[in-house]
Amino acid sequence: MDTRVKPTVVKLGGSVITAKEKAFTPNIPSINRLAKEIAEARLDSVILIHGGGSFGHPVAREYQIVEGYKTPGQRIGFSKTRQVMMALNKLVIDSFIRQNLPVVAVQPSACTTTKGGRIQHFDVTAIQHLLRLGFIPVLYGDATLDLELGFTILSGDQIAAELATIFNAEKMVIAVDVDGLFTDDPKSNPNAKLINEISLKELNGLLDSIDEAKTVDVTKGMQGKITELIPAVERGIQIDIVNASIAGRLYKTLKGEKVTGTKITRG
Ligand code: IP8
Repeated sequence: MDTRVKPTVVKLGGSVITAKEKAFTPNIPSINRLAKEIAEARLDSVILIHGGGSFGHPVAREYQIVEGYKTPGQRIGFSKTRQVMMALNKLVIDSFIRQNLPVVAVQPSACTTTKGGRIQHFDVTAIQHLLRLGFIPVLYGDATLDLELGFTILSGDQIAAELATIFNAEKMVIAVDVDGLFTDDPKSNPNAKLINEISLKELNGLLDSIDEAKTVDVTKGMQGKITELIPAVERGIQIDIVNASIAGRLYKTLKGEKVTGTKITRG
């Protein structure tokens, strides 16, 4: 295995691998299709990360895990969050193995420590070794130990950006259930336009204007995502945001074909 091959970092959003509004409901047909699309793309090197969707988020919210340790009663919530994320991860792993993809789960909470929610330490020894041998390491958003907060939630987006930077990724593909980044919230503003390509400078301007406008949650969700991804773009790693609920979009993006979506470049 050529260790100089740059990996492609693929983040599968929780919204495409689970039924987001129904707690603990995986979207198995979607997971299977995405596994097939990734298999068919035949990439040389891949790091896969998935989100929490209707597995991690409801539990983390119920026990306020992201806010950190405040009461002993939260501990069972921390345990449950870890457990449901492992359950979702198992479903993803099972599906990818059925496609003959050599995936190996790497538990993020076992190799990361955060400080105030930001990754402070990431032991990537196992990931590096797996990549050298041609495996696909699979990580996920997780409940993790935090040097200031006791514990917190580490998002899959932060993990993706960090690994893309550490391993100097070829590019990052962010698979979500919307077409990409819009000039405004498309659900409340019918005039909102999809941004096909945006440079970091333009993006920072856009994020400032979103901040000022105090937009609704949907945009905030995308805004939060983008904020997590920016450090990787600053290092020159291109990001493609694509709607992976639509069959073929992820495959085409991985093959470098032009699809509807948003490309973020350093510019
Ligand atoms: O869905 C958070 O990861 P994300 C996962 O990538 C948990 O934001 C445990 C809520």
